[in-house]
Amino acid sequence: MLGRLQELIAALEGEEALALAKKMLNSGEDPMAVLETCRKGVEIVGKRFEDGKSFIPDLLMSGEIMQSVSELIKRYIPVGKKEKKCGKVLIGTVEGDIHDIGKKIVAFMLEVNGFEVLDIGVDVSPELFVEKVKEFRPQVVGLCGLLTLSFEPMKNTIEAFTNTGLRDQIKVMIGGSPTDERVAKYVGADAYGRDANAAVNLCRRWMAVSD
Ligand code: B12
Repeated sequence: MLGRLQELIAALEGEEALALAKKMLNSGEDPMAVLETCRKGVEIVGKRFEDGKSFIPDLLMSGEIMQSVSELIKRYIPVGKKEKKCGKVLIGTVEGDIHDIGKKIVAFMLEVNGFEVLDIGVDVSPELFVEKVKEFRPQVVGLCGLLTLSFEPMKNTIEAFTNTGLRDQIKVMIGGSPTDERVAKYVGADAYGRDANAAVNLCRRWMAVSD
């Protein structure tokens, strides 16, 4: 059924995809496996766009489908004890980039795992990151970027943390489909997180939180 779900998402059959995802979740399928399958489906849409075989409306539609599926999936993820706060994480999509579906999933997963999360949105300038870090005082900052053009803004943001004396007080993780360990090194981040679970594990490690 996972294969069928991926096909439906890639074919932009939103209603059928949502119905199948619901059926799978109701029969006990792992929500994170359903999410990963959907992500692979939209990756196919992205690839078609890259190859000039589809256009912006398809990207938009895949984004809308992904958004609906992730809202559905959220309802199947057990929410942890709200009163137990493990630490603070500030997250945002860097300047020039408006992709936010994956970032919202990361923020949600951190919250259900007991972290206090401040999501400062998309197209966030280095100056705004600095201002919000000063206000919110997180232990971890997550930078999201889905464009290769986002690497420079990530680097600029981390440089802004250094220039304002904040860099030593925070750990910085980056994520988003074009990023990897090498990009993390290039932009000066402490780590790269492949997905929402990786983000949770990094924060747990950095804040010494046990299961
Ligand atoms: C949906 C989509 C859009 C939607 C976004 C809607 C929204 N609200 O986010 C819209 C239509 C607006 C859009 C616009 C554009 N897009 Co677009 N888009 C996509 C698409 C198809 C899916 C992205 C997505 O939501 N994936 C699903 C989520 C769940 O996955 P994810 O984001 O990767 O997140 C997971 C992990 O990466 C990780 N993660 C994410 N964030 C973070 C943060 C941290 C800190 C950590 C640790 C982990 C982490 O955890 C998440 C959960 O597992 C991708 C294809 C792709 N391969 O990514 C193209 C893609 C990213 N877009 C692309 C492009 C080119 C554009 C446009 C420039 C198109 C244009 N000509 O206008 C514009 C850019 C606008 C801008 N300035 O930002 C290219 C980027 C190419 C590149 N390498 O630079 C891609 C790769 C498509 C392609 N193959 O060509 N897009």
